[in-house]
Amino acid sequence: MERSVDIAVVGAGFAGMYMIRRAQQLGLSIQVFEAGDDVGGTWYWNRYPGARCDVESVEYSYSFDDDLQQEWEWTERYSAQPEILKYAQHVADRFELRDHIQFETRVVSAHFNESSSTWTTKTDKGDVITSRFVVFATGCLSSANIPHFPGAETFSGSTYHTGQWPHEGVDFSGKRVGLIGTGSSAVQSIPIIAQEADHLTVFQRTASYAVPARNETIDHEYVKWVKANYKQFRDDNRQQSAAFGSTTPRGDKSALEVSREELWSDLESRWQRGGFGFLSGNTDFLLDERANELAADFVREKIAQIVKDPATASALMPQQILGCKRLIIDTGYFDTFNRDNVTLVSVKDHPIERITPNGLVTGGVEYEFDTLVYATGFDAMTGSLLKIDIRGRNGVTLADAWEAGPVTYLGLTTAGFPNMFMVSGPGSPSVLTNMIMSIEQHVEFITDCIVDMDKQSRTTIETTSESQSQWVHYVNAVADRTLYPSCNSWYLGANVPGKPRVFMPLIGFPGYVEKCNEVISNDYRGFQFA
Ligand code: N01
Repeated sequence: MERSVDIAVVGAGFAGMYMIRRAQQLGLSIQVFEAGDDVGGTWYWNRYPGARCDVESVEYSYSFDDDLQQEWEWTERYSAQPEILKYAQHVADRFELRDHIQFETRVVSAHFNESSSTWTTKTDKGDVITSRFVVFATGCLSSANIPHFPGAETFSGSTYHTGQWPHEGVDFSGKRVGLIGTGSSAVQSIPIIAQEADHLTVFQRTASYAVPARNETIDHEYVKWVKANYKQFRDDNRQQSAAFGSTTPRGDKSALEVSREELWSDLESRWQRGGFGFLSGNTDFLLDERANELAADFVREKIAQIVKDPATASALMPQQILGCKRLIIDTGYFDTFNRDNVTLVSVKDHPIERITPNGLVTGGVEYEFDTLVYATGFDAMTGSLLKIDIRGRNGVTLADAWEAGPVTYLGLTTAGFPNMFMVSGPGSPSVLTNMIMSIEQHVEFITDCIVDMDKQSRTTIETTSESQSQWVHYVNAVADRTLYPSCNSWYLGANVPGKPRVFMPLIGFPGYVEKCNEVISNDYRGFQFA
């Protein structure tokens, strides 16, 4: 295909899909390329057993169309991957979004042409698209991280990564399974794989904090109330730091101000309620190490109560700051280690040495299995962008521009790359929020900006090095006021060897929106137009 459009978009997840809806409404021509054979992004790829959202269904959904949010019926408090994918497909059908998407097509390059102020985007299918704007809606967690273990290619059984799960599913019955990792994907999949497999060996480098989801059939009375108040409900959520959880009871005291008895009683009721509200009872769990240690102690006590074998319980007790890696919402995770067919192997002090035809070796011991699951996460926030040959002014590649780490203004743009936007790029609140709320805000910023430019006959928009340096400084200063940067998380890029360490997400959705609104009302302060 060779054609010219207003906007070329990479990715047909929730961000790419909303880009199309806005373009339709604003009369802008748009072409989206998507590597998968359908919409859904994260929820298209992450089909591993147990995959489920950790934000409640009535919140993790588009707010842009009231009829859509009134008509769609969720079945569970937290939706499982198949239902979210069905929702994405419903939205695509309802708004005829697929007309603008070319599936099974990977974008290989996007180059800015200075003479025409246009972008040329090329795909692995030979398409060449010229556009005024290019938008990367590539997702924050879409580039699988598979560590390079010596001998990996010699393994004789089947190998899977949770983020690239086969559509036909995997039958674990009668299999000995080895699973590497204990992050969110592992914590969700381990209980299900353990039920199916003959034996499951979990290789853990860092123990994780997990609190119960208490997932259940959706409460229809609650849904009725939400639907009757959806606008207010969304507005209230947008006032929350993470853009969700407005109905969660919140405390306004420091955890250090209340007695241990009072604190334990509140944490217990939050543990029973389930979900991220666990950390909402006190103001300083993510600000003060002493407060954090109290919540961490509570979780460790729970692990000791749940896991019967003391050595396994002790190995499962995390020691790092609670929440500096994303808190995990689980269903039966710790209890799974009481099963006779599950073994926990710590690879903390003895990193995995090599993969063999029959399993893997750590601490000089070979563990044998038939199937290997990598639950080893993602090259988050930058991985998918840097896989594409993106070139801005003077042919400078994005990889070169970001050699020392990603630099953006508002998490949406980067200097030297005119008319290029990222949806939920590094420096945006993205992964620390309800992603769909952030996506809607970003897409509206981008499309409103294009309309404003057209009204004023402006051809290009570009941020400056100064604006983006200030923004990166701001993002890091906000993070430094919290405990978030205190451990080796993927927020910092620390999970991928050699990746520059920069705290990537901005903490606080309302503050971010306020900054964006200020930028717009000051004629796009921090940007230059031509
Ligand atoms: O990935 P992770 P994930 N040797 O990076 C281990 C979102 N998500 O896919 O902690 C041994 O968290 C690694 O160990 P360590 C959510 O935002 C959401 O689970 O680096 N182990 C870790 O245990 C989440 O945060 C949901 O020491 C190695 C694991 O692999 C994000 O996606 C569900 C290793 C990777 O954990 C990523 O989660 C799922 C090595 N060489 C995901 N390399 C929801 O509920 C890595 N590991 C919505």
